[in-house]
Amino acid sequence: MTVLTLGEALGVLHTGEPIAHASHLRIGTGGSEANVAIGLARLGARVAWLGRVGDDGLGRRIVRELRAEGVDVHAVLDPAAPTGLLLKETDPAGRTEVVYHRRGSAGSRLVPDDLDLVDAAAVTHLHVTGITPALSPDAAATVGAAVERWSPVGVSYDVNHRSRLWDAEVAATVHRTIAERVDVVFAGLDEALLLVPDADGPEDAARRIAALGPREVVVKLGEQGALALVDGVVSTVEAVPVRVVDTVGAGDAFVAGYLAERVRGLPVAARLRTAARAGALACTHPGDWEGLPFRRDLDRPIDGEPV
Ligand code: CKP
Ligand code: MG
Repeated sequence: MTVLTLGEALGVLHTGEPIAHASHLRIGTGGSEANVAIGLARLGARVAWLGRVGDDGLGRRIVRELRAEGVDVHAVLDPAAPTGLLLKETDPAGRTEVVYHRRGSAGSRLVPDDLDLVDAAAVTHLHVTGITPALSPDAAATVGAAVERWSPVGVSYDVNHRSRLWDAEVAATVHRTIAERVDVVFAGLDEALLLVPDADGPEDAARRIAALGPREVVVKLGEQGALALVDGVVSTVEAVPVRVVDTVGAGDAFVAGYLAERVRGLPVAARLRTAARAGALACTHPGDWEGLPFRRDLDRPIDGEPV
């Protein structure tokens, strides 16, 4: 019973100020699928992550941190390319800005043969994102091959559109093609509208995406909570208000919370509750995944909230 996720994990350097004037950087790690893997492990799921990192200090740090968090790691330490990097700075208005240094990185060199690192029969659910197909043709082919290999057991796809990595029109076609072949799609409203531009609001967007194929569509609405359409039935959850330190990683936390309850067979309301709490908690920490909750954290009041 293992959830498999694959993609690029990166080194993360962050400051609480504009990088042009910062004198110190804090070092961490990130990468959407790795964040989801840690979130799932913390919530008690058995989870594996597959990817390439450089044969360098950042790569070894990523592998060590994922293992320390209870994730089963299937990594290629690629001697031919470095681990990618993400710089997170805070602009003068307090907004987090992300800059990538990842072109040609080890993580982008994922190839379909890498999937053989995993015992295919042990996988009970595959989770992939729209970041990986943007990295290289080989990485895109790997996502396609993984979706094909594990569609009999179940696949989820977080659109996670990254406008810095590729053109929106090219991306929209790829996102739609993958969405047609999976069971669960996660998207923010803007991302949903990339797939179904004529949609009128979150529920209509979810219905139109479901018409492409997936039985389950979850639209993440940030401070407005989220909406899930499962077998034609709509459920919603409100966001949990928190003092936001950094929203990067909140979407992944939400996905981890939702999937953790889904693989346990819990109903939609429970999946959404855990998702919303995990998303909120992730916002309270400057790192991409460090704020992710353990199961015991889910029933504690967040920021003085009455529970
Ligand atoms: O959608 P989220 O803010 O939850 O995703 C954050 C991650 O993989 C972050 O860790 C970063 O490394 C990335 O998304 C990315 O490639 O942008
Ligand atoms: Mg996201």
